[in-house]
Amino acid sequence: MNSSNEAVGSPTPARCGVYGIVGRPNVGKSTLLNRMVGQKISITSRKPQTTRQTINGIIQLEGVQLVFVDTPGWQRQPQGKLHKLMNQQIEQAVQDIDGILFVIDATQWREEDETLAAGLADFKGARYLVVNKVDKLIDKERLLPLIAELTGRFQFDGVFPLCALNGQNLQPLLDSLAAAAPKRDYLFDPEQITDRSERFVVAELIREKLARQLGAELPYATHVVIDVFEDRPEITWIEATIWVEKPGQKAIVIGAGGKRIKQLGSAARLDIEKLLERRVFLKTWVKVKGKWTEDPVALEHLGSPERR
Ligand SMILES: Nc1nc2c(ncn2[C@@H]2O[C@H](COP(=O)(O)OP(=O)(O)OP(=O)(O)O)[C@@H](O)[C@H]2O)c(=O)[nH]1
Ligand SMILES: [Mg+2]
Repeated sequence: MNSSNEAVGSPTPARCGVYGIVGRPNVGKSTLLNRMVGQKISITSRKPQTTRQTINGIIQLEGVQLVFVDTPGWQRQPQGKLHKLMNQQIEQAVQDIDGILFVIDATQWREEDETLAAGLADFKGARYLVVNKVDKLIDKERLLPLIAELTGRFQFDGVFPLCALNGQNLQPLLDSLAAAAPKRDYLFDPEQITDRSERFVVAELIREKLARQLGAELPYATHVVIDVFEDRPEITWIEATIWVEKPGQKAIVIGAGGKRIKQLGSAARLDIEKLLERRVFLKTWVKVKGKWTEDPVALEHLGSPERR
């Protein structure tokens, strides 16, 4: 008989840590999330302000669940309702979390980084500095002085130089977070990789192709709504509408002879097939809906079908 309080064979209590991924636009937050989860669930592009809404990525390790909240890039002077909403989402995301991954670009420290870093002083949880894009540093010797300077001026519980794009040096970050995760029941089913629905991620994957393939301003004027999402015996049947603000934008998205929309559609379909692990039929329409970025009702949906 075992007289101690710990029953033989009783499972070790679960641990679960929740971490917000925060930083200015374009530093690689979503790339980091995808790399950690091992699947593209959050869209990325070379253009700033790609992420519009928070999305959770979940990693299940032995006895530990790590939950990451990817957030839109923080903007110092948000212009317009959409961008204000994006900043608000960051504020919401950093409530009730155990730690913040403050992501910066190793090659560029900007004023927004400075303001964000100073703002972290008020945060009660752990603060981790992620120095991303170290592969882009031509002079690698600059890394140590940069870290020394930042850790001299701001307090961090850990500093992780890494490359989110190829996953180099990611393991030390994961190990530290797993070791620090508090005892708590899992928040998500261990099989789950995100809190968002398949419909949401599919709409985002289509929006990613718009962000990647269209000129500078246009992606900001588009949003995507999934109209039909049906699992049929051999195929998943998806119909989506790409909403734009002006007829001229519609013409650009469609392209001469429908060439661009065709390219966008087939690139999106390949990513969707990878996500769903099924064959996909994807049909897209392009429609004009005035200035939706200033319309509170449209913003509430933000192209996310589960909130319609
Ligand atoms: N060279 C290099 N590029 C990277 C790395 N991580 C991300 N990128 C690139 O940086 C760009 C921005 O990446 P995102 O992950 O979309 O950045 P983000 O911080 O989520 O951007 P927003 O959602 O707009 O705030 C993309 O072109 C990525 O491929 C990295 O480690 N090295
Ligand atoms: Mg992003």
